[in-house]
Amino acid sequence: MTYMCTESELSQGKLDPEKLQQMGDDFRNRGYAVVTGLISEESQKLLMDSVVEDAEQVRASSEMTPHEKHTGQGHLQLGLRRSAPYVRPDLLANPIIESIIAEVLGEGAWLGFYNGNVNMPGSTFQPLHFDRPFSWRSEEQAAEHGEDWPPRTTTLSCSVAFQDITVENGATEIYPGSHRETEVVTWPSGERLSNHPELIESWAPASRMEIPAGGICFRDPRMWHRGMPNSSDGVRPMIALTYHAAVGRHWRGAVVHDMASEDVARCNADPVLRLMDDSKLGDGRLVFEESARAVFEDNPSLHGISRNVRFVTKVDHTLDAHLLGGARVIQEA
Ligand SMILES: O=C(O)CCC(=O)C(=O)O
Repeated sequence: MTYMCTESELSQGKLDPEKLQQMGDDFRNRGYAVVTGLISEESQKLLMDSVVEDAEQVRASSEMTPHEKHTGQGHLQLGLRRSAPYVRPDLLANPIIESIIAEVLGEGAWLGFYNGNVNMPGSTFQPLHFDRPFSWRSEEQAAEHGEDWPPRTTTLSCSVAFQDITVENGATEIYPGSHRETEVVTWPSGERLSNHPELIESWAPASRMEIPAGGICFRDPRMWHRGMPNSSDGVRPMIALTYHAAVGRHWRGAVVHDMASEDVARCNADPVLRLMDDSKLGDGRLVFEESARAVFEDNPSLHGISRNVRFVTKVDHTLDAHLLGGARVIQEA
């Protein structure tokens, strides 16, 4: 089901409560819900042009990117520009987006990832996959923590369209409802869905994640999906903004079950701290340039969402898009 955000909801910074509830229920049942009318035409054009320019620069090299080698030719994970005017309030400080995040992930959710899924003309099929594991790995563990089974998601991805995303230009294939399939928790890490054709069949038919320009698909990253061939002659950007529930203590948003109680206390006292890959605590914020500061500070969150950002003098957004901070810091403040 597609929900429309009206002009009046946009100016008040909140959706009609009944619509928000319905949209949340739809998201929980089916694994996704599309909301239209969220991003201005000005932001759509500015970001569309910048992403196409950056993608063409990546393509100037004949080398496949690491993400392509891992997932499928023509599917880029592109770092996004982190300075004014490219950092847009209607994307990174949008009260409607944040009200939906608060509805699904609860108070204290935080932004953990800001990146671009770019599907190039002539791309191939990706293997069917899911982006996140379950945060509670068994019915017993979920019960111990007072969670239902199947458990709720602790991560939500916003897939943002700057032009109509259609079957022709490679709308993502999805298996609605598959985020509730608990058999995956019994699999060894890295196990491929393609080894389980009967299970896939049980969640068929697949659908396509078509998103009108200016709209966002709010997606449970556990839902099975894959990038599809882009048979148009244009680049298809789809921006990913990923938020995590407060319970996610790892800098990538994972729930850490065996965290030392003194580390939990330090995280509670200082919200920039997250667990790093080396199991120590560190600064887990995303980096942006000083020129983007006003976008965040002039638009404080109305819904208790942490933007989780820090500001530096210079970054290179084309490097380290998957690492801590989301871009390489060239010069600290
Ligand atoms: O760009 C898309 O349509 C999906 C991409 C995706 O799922 C991925 O790169 O992991």
